[in-house]
Order: sequence, then C-alpha cells, then structure tokens
Amino acid sequence: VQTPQTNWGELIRAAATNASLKHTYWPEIERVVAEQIRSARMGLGKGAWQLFVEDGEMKMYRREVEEDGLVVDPLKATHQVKGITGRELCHYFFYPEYRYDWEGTLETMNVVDKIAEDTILFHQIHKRIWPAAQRDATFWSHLTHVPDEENKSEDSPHMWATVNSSVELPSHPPNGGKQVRIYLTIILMGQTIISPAAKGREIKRDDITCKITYCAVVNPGGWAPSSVLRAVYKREYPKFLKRFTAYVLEKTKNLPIKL
Ligand code: 18C
Repeated sequence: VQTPQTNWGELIRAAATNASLKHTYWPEIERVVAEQIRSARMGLGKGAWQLFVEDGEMKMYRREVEEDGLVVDPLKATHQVKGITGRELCHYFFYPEYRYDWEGTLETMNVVDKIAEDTILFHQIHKRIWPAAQRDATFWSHLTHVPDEENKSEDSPHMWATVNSSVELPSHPPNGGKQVRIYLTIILMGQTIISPAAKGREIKRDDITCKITYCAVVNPGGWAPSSVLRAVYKREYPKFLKRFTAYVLEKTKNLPIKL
C-alpha cells in the first residue's frame, strides 16, 4: 500500500543508473514511471473499470474511452503466478534478446539506442490486421525496482517494474514508412511474495508467488474500426499475459531464484 507521501520519483532515482540520470529524457522517464507505478498500485475503485476477461488468477479490466473517434480503452490486468519473482518477470519483458520469443504481435523490433543498462529506445513494427493499416511504435523502456530485503509483504513498497512509453525519434518520424504510428504507455509490475513457511530455510520456487499488475493505454493513431479493435485487444491482451508468464516460468524453472 502506498501513502500519499510515498515519493516514487525519489525511489526511482535511487535505483537508476548514472547514464539514465544524465540523459535528456530522464525528467520525462521519472515523471511517467512514477505516475505509472502510482496508478498500477491503486485499487480499481468504484465504478468505471469493467471486468472483461477472467481466467484463473488472471483478471482484465477496461474502461471504454474514445478520443477523436478512436478507441483508446485503458486496460488494467492483475495476475498471480507461482514460482517466479518480480525481478525475473521484468527482466524478460525488458531485455530485447527475449522479445521475439514471447511477443506475438511483432513483425520487427529494433534497438534504436541503448541509453543505459536500464533504459533502451525501441522501434517496433507490428503485424498488420486486415482491414486496418499496419502499425509501428517508437518508445523508451525503463527497468526499475524498489528494494525491500527485510519485509517482502504485500503492503511494502518493494516491486520491480518495466515501463514503456512512446517518444518521438527524429531517426524514425511518424508515418515515415507505410505504417501508422501508435502511441502507448505500458507498465508491467511484479511483487514477490514469499510464503511464511519458508522462514529460516532455503527458499524454493514453490515458496514464491509473483503478484503482477499490467496496465496499458494504446492509441491506435489512425482509423481502425472500433469493433475490430476491441475484438483484437480482447484476444491479444490475455494471450500476451498467459504466453509471457508461461515463458518466464519455463526460462527460470532450473535457475537459481533471483529475488
Ligand atoms: O506490452 C506488450 N508488449 C511490449 C513489447 O512489445 C510493448 C508493446 C506494445 C504495443 C502493442 C500494440 C501492438 C498493436 C499492433 C497490432 C496488433 C497485432 C496483433 C497481431 C495478431 C497476430 O509494450 C504486450 C502487448 C500485448 C498486445 C496488445 C494488443 C493491443 C492491441 C491494441 C490495438 C492497437 C492498434 C491496432 C491496429 C488496428 C486493428 C484493427
């Protein structure tokens, strides 16, 4: 649980590498990451969020929002996966070398610039959905964490997160190619809960559960039929979260636990 006093900006700064802190994007990264963490940790509150997918521990909520006639429905998903940590979850989501393994909407991914170990600039071209035009995106991605070695309880602020947020890159102007530029703001956050039964002995994968929150706002950037779009994300978001978490489980099952 966060108090209104939790200074996420300060916590994010403390975790960041010097190369990230020195970059011209840093003030924006800090602002967006803090805002994303704050809203990801907020409950669903009353009204507005409607549950549209439920599958075991995985729940997905959306708010129907249109801007200039385009569907930009914010999504909020929660999930719990036994056997992985928040750090492992965010590691595989952040680093480009794994992306083709799990990202099913991808046509191509390019690292435009590796600003630092914890901040990377990407250009991605996504698969085309008929009858709409193909989409691309340019965004920064930042990996952060708030450590809490002593008290890994649900209400401590510890967590790992990767935030992706659109940015204009002069090297890749929007609609420069044949794609329509999409605009996204996404957070994947993981908190590791250790079973009290593991106290005083070596922790096994059976003792850990990762509490996951994934929030996304994607603006399709140009015309796309609302009904097709809503059908696409209803299919793609659950597919992503199931496939990606299964991937992390598979990759880590025989590795030492990284808390
Ligand atoms: O967060 C995710 N992935 C990250 C790393 O890639 C990153 C990227 C997010 C952008 C995803 C948007 C892709 C839209 C492209 C079209 C979809 C192609 C489907 C292909 C089917 C085979 O943060 C995981 C992302 C999980 C997938 C989310 C899908 C969201 C759909 C939103 C629609 C946007 C425009 C669609 C174009 C018109 C369709 C009628």
